[in-house]
Amino acid sequence: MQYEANTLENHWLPFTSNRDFKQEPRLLVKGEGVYYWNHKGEKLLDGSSGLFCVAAGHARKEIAEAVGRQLLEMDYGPHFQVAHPSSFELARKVAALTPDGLDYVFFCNSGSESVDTAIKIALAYHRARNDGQRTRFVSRERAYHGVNIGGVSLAGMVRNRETFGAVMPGVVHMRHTWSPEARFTRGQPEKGAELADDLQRFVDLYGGSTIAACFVEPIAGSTGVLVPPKGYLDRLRKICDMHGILLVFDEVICGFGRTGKAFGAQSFGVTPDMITMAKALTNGAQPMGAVAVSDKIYGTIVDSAPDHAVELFHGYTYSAHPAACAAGIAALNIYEKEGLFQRAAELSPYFLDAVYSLKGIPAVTDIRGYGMLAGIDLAMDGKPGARGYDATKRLFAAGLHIKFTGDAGIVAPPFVAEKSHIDQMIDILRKVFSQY
Ligand code: PXG
Repeated sequence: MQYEANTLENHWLPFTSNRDFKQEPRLLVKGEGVYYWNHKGEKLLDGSSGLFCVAAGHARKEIAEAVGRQLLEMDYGPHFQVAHPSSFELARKVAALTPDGLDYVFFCNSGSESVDTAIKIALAYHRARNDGQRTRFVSRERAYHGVNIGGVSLAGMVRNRETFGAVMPGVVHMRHTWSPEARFTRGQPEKGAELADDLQRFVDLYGGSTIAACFVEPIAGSTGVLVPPKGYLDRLRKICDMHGILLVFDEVICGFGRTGKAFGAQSFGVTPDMITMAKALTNGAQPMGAVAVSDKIYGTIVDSAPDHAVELFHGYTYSAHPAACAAGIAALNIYEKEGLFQRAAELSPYFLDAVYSLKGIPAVTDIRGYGMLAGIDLAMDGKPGARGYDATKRLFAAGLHIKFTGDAGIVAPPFVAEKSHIDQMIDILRKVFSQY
């Protein structure tokens, strides 16, 4: 199939160098298992599960059929004061996977919406407790929390912020947890738990009673996979508890088995007050996000409203869309039936061995990894991101899709990958990275 530059003109692609792309398009036209096919008919390995969504592999029939059936039976119904049964079933299934005590699920349509929803739930919770002066939020350098105004305010990645001015006020950032001494650490770095004391410093500066919530990704994904130092998340939990601050884990990437358990919260043994999720919730087959909240948060907000009153003035036209719920239920059924979280845990040592075998290539300056998620830093070439972009194109041409952010490649294969697929991915990475 030929695509001319002018036929591609009207779609303004997100997070893309549009002019460059339209001269030399990289179109994905088919997906199956761990493979994509491009418009030239060439087969590519999917080394990043699309964008960390497709845990069970592409084109799962069970999901496609469930969505098709649902659309023919009832395509759309609102969820304001009426509802569709599938959302309750999906909420129950999600609540069964989250840590004990996080049993209530609010649905939205993306990770970005889940983050902005969690910000609003935090504010509503404190207000319902007559503690409404808590309006500040603490986030972290190098964080990615989506692209809506709340998430951009929490963001710690400069290019995602600098165009958009001051955005939401009252957000402060802890230091990130990357350190040069920890280069090539596999799993959790030994040192760095004390970086959590940055939260205590904000308490000392602003007063703990002004802080609504602290948001962190258990593993900071998009910035290049920063695995939390041992004890770091526990320490954040402790400081939050001391000062009545809610702890929110953004598990849009970590959730649904990527860390070897259902959520990073379980892998790292720390229970937050809220978990944001999206991506693999539907195996990527339908847009959907969700926030799981503690029984205490749900109970406080709902019980504080007068009889017959709407308790939370928030929601989306497409909250809990029936087709997305059908996809979510089918995806979670696959994860359960095929034991895919367990498979991720079992495949992880092989995967990490393979990724860490790239150490020693001159252009590879750091590797970090945990579960089925790894970040590989390439030495900068002139300006930040130039080499990462060049590597994306070279890898694509060599038959491998890998998502780069700046000069960090993020490797996150579907959990259905065989060891031979991992070997092929690493061979391509080695070949391309050795060209630098
Ligand atoms: N939180 C986290 C932790 C994410 O990783 C979002 C929120 C936003 O999700 P939506 O569905 O609104 O995109 C994400 C999304 C990358 C990349 O380059 C990562 C994401 C999205 C796009 C690119 O690593 N993660």
